[in-house]
Amino acid sequence: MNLAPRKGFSLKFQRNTSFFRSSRLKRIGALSSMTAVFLALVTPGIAHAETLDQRQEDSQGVVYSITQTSPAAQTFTSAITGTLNRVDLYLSRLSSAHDMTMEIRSVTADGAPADVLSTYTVPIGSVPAFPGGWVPVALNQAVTAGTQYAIVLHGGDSNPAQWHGAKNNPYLGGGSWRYSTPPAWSGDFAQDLGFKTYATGTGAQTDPSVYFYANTSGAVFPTVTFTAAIYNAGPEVATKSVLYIQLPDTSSVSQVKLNNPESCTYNGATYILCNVGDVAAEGRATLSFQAKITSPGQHTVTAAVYSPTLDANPVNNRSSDTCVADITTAFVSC
Ligand SMILES: [Ca+2]
Ligand SMILES: [Ca+2]
Repeated sequence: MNLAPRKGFSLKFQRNTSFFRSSRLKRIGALSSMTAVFLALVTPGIAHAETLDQRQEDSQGVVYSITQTSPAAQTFTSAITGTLNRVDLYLSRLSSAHDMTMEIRSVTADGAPADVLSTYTVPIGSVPAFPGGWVPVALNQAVTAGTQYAIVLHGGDSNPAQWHGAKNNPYLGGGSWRYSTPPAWSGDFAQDLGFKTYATGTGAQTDPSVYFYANTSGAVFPTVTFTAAIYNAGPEVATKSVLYIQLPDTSSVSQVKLNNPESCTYNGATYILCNVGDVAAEGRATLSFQAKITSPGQHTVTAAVYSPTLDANPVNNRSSDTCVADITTAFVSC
């Protein structure tokens, strides 16, 4: 699924940024450069060089093999309008002996890698042997907050290097892509490769979080109501927020009924994805669904919230609850 912003959001953000830049330039013109630098450092909304922006740090679930003819990509949504200075990728080297190439690309309406915006060399000597590690790549690419980009990695020869990542959609601002024969990109929104982006510029400061809990109704074979309570501690609006709910599987949790069908989509199997939209500073949003527990044992459901803004605390963006069913599934406690 493409999480690129609606045009309205993008235009609004650029307008605000231009206004800010214009008023700042007028002030700087009347001040000494030292004073101007000081003001720039203390003005809210300014992010300094190498601010950690987007991240997906789990490298334990999937491995994509990369050669000269089979590149891979991870898309991300920038929270900063300014310059992308550095990208870290979680890589390992097998028998590959030639330097790799990394590109930053725009994406299509479907979120697939599109036009090349800039190209960088990744020295093969900087890629650790298996099990691998973080490889920093310095770069210089203009980015716009709320816009999705692709990090595309090509191998240097026919021997593979590997890009490590994780399942269960740990990053909600993009997904992974593979280039295969016949030449075409195929994406997997629910698998994300290991990456971190660092940028300089302006970006909204937020702290969206979610608390997820389950309640049962009925004494026997109860219906379970799962509720996600989202809160943005601010200080700015968490724009274009999305909620992702990971279900165990259809044999454990079934008969899903959405209470917010205008915002949420159930894929019929393992997840529910909701467009929450803008959550104001100190604002709340609540989304819920009902389901039956249809196999015995423990079943954990996890909710995650994401906004393409500078989130002060990503740790509180995920919350789980567990239901336990007896051997007949007649008695369920959550
Ligand atoms: Ca993803
Ligand atoms: Ca947060």
